[in-house]
Amino acid sequence: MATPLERWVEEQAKLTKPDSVYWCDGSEEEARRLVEIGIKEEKIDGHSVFSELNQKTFPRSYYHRSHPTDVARTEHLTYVCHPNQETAGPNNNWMPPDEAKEKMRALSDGCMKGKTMYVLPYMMGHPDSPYAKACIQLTDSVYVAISMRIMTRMTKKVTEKIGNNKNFVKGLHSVGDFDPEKRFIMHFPDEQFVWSIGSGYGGNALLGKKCFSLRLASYLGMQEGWLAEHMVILGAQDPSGDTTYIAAALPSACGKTNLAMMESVLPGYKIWTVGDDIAWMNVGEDGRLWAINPETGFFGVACGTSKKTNPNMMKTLTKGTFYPTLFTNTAINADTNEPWWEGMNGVPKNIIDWHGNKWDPAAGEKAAHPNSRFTVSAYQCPTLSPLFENPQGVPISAIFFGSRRMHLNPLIVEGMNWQHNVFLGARMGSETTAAASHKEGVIRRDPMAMLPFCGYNMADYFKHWLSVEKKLVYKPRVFSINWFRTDEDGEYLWPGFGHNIRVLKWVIDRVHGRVGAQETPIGLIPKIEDLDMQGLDIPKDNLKKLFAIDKDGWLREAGDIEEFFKKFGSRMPKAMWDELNAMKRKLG
Ligand code: GTP
Ligand code: SPV
Ligand code: MN
Repeated sequence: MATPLERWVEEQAKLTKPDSVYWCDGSEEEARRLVEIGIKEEKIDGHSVFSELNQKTFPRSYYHRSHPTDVARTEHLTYVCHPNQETAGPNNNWMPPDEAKEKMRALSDGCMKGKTMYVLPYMMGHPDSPYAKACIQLTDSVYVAISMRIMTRMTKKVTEKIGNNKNFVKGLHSVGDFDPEKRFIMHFPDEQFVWSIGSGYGGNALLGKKCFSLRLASYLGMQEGWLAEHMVILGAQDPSGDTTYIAAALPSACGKTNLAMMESVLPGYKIWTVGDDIAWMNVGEDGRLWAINPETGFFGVACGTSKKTNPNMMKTLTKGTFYPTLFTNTAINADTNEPWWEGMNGVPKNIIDWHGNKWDPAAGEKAAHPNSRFTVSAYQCPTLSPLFENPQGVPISAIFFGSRRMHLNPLIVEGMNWQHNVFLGARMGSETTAAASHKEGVIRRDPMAMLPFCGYNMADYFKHWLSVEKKLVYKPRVFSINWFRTDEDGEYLWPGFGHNIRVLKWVIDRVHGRVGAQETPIGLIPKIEDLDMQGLDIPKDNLKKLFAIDKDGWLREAGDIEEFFKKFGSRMPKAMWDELNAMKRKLG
């Protein structure tokens, strides 16, 4: 008798009509074969899109060019289809589940004709973790199949694990004909099901990532009492040898990957990488907050990555092991056949841009797409935490909520109590980036960096965050951070990257009760003399500016936050209004 899984795959094949169905086993041999098929057969608009890069300097690396309209997440085409619109909330696009399915059925009918349907069995989380989830994704894109093998634990064993169970996480994905008019990413939380068509781009197509691990999982977490967050997880080892674990939420393209593998400029400090994008956090029996990274790879922003800014990522990208490494929509150095992007190193003479044309720097266009990315295995990361595979995860002592703000937000601010901590996340606003297809550099509210990823009503999400307090015996300290404040000339006031350890050092000292802080109307800030500035030569004035509190600016910000809160009507927890009003009062 067929298992529920086999029956489900068969049903989807009946609708999408592939020429063949192939069940992936996750072996190394299969990885090589998929890459070969990609190079030979994967075409977009009739053009080959996969090619081998310089295997000496970038071993096991391959280039991939996407459809030119398919370069970022498309938030306006992403829907969360709860039976009831209120459950989805004003933060999500919504459609009734039946209507959404009808629409998707029409678009998917025969969409895999002439192609192979790949069945991808994968785990989010270590198979021994009590928090791990068994998942299946179907896709007609070799690029997506290879990417999922890098980003998740893909093995045959997952099929056995699912066995006769019908409650596995389901994803149905087809690139369709890449038509942006026929592109949708639909979520059905009650069925643990994501249905995506028309895009091969990361967050739209690797359904274990944002779609499952954040949108569906955040809703599951609310029902089951845990948190699925858009957060880095890192261990910061100090000179005593102790490691303090930190989880940090920052919006897309605002510094998570760089923070997760930072190379400290302070002697005696070392960062251990647990995850760079997603954290699932549970309160353990010991009353501490434990975090796992459900992924096994990094889908990272290429532009700006260099030996100077992120040497550990450059080492990761050039390591070359069992797993292939993919570069998508970067440029290529035509003389060396190496990937290249703005901010990597000097500008080579002959560059092929992300469209595949010879690049003319004088034309004023970037050679690499600003959201060009690499997909690389975490197992190649030289700073991978020894606890990466720990089924229980790591115990979190501090949480960051970070924004990208040229003005207003200080380098670091600490929350005063749990309710204020939640407000620190809820009041977040950040400048938009190229990670999603919208205008860049516009400030929008982005609570906890979860606006595009919270799979249910955000008012309920705040309530959920508030409710976690009573389960915690050891509460993490919570901070808001901003590496991106600029001066009058638009220059960054803070050197960032490896220098961010100076801020982490203060955080570690706060966690261990070794240092004080001073109160302001928006929270606690360090006394300037407590920040370790050894070996850093920046104007003394910069530090003052980094912590300056512009009261009028914050009052305007309060107005913006109020507008946002109002959208949630009576569902918004009173505690958040109390905090907003208290902040306004303190600002005078
Ligand atoms: P997603 O993968 O979209 O979630 O992005 P992310 O949050 O992981 O951001 P990432 O670390 O890839 O950084 C995004 C951009 O910000 C890159 O161009 C980085 O070079 C830049 N960036 C990261 N950290 C810093 C920093 O401390 N200071 C400055 N000035 N720029 C930074
Ligand atoms: C982000 O946009 O936050 C990313 C890339 O990490 S994606 O996986 O496409 O969402
Ligand atoms: Mn991200």
